Amino acid sequence: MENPEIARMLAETADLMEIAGEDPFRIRSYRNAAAAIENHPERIVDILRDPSRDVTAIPGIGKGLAAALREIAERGSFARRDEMLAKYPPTALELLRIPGVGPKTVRALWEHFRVSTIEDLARLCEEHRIRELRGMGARTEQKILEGIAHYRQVAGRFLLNHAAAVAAELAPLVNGTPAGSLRRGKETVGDLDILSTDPGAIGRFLAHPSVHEVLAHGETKASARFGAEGLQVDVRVIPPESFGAALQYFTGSRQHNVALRQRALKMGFTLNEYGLFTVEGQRRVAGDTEEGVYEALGLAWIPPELRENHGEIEAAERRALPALIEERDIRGDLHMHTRESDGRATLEEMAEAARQRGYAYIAITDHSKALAMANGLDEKRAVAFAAEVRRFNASGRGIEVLSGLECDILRDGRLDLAEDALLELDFVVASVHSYMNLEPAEMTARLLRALESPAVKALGHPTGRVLLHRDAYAYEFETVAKEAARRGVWLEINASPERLDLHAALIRRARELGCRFVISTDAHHPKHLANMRYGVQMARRGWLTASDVVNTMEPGALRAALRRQA
Ligand code: DGT
Ligand code: CA
Ligand code: CA
Ligand code: ZN
Repeated sequence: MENPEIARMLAETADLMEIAGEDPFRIRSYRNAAAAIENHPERIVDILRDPSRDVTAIPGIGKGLAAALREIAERGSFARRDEMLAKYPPTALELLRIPGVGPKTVRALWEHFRVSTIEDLARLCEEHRIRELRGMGARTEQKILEGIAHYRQVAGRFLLNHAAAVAAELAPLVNGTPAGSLRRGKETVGDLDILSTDPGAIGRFLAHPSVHEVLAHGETKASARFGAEGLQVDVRVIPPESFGAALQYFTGSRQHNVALRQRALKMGFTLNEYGLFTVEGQRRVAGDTEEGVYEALGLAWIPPELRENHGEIEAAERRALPALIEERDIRGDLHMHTRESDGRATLEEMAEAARQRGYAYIAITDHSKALAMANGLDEKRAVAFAAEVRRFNASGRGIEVLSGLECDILRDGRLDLAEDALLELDFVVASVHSYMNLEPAEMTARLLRALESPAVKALGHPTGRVLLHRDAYAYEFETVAKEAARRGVWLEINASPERLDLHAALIRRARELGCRFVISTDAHHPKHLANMRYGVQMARRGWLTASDVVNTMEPGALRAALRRQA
């Protein structure tokens, strides 16, 4: 069993204990253990198997948890979990994922109505029966129905990095190429599509130990679920002469394919996943490569990230597609955290990891004091940290560190720290982390006010969305983007797979309004620096070139740009 699966078992048990109203201290100990195991670099089952090792050496794992872990390794569950699952149906966990439905509500629903499914819950809301419960009324029913609608929209979709990790495991095994929404870099993925010309692909796919629940199985296609999370994977075996046409077809998007097929018909061709054929005589014109298919249709090859039928076909016809930014254009990363606030590594560790990626510079941007639970910095600590950064740079470690801060934008648009302290730092990214439900006009005014400060160089995760979890906060994006462009404040493209904020349409609009962008990982751990690729993919989906993105600049040019901003 892999660590994420064990972590999930512990976290779910904690959720069930919370529904049961058990001791918060014990619940927290399961959650902490789940977090520790999820990120542990070594397989827990390997440690358990080795008599010379002790799992309690891992922070967050005590004696009781060690016993539970041994039980999980032996029989795939543990007593506490079995006990909780006997008390509540496993579907109760799904109810918890509905926004606005907490553990207390789930318990009341189960005790009074024996509600265990989302369908049952929706029906009770529609029949106005939730108001029979104490403290609940028409507004609760309305809120729950909205939450269910949101949940249904996101249910069964996965974050891009999860799909990419599964693809990285399976594609080499089947000699395959990922297609579908993953190849287009869409921020969430419904299912993973892998194409291969290797006749042995299906057999090897189905024999993988994490593949279960086979949904379809034929000579040339198989669908199954992968891992504890259950992402659906479709593997297709394609004859080599059709590979390009199949790759084109299964990369999509559907809208792009529809437009392309219409174009083919106008030119006297039919286009399908087997190739491009003449209508008369069914002669094959193209199909072994994707480039060949586009070329035969009079088009430049279109990068997958652009294939949404948002003008890319017209641009390809005019040979006017932008030269999209690539990951190797990136010279540094300007948003990351250390142990100084809620990060997990030191300044030295983050800088060394960035140097190994080949970066010329980074900015350390820990949180400001309004985020008390993240141990955010006040003026004194921020200025002291800047001095530490200067000492680090003087010691010559092969990478330049900018002293920075992710400064909270307070409810009224003021910044969390005094301006004179902020102006001592090299780079301040201003972000909203609180009061996200303001009226749109109030939120717009709040952001505009934050942009007024000469210390602010960038607006962090500008819409606040958390994928599959929380929508963007509402405000007039155009107004704010125009003002950011006028003041030379950069818009962040946050590369964290949970955020990917801004999204493609807003990036494109902001660029039209004159904005420039900074792609940042918001790393809280050295390994998160690798998330840069997802941010670059979002930028590509927004049609950006390297010159639209400031962290493609050489250090000297970046320094000069920061001085001009002030
Ligand atoms: P997903 O899986 O929901 O994240 O999104 P996709 O784009 O990966 O969609 P999926 O897996 O249903 O299909 C993969 C691609 O195959 C899709 O982008 C376009 C193509 N495709 C699938 N079904 C159709 C169809 O009925 N018509 C057309 N034109 N293309 C289709
Ligand atoms: Ca798909
Ligand atoms: Ca599919
Ligand atoms: Zn943030």
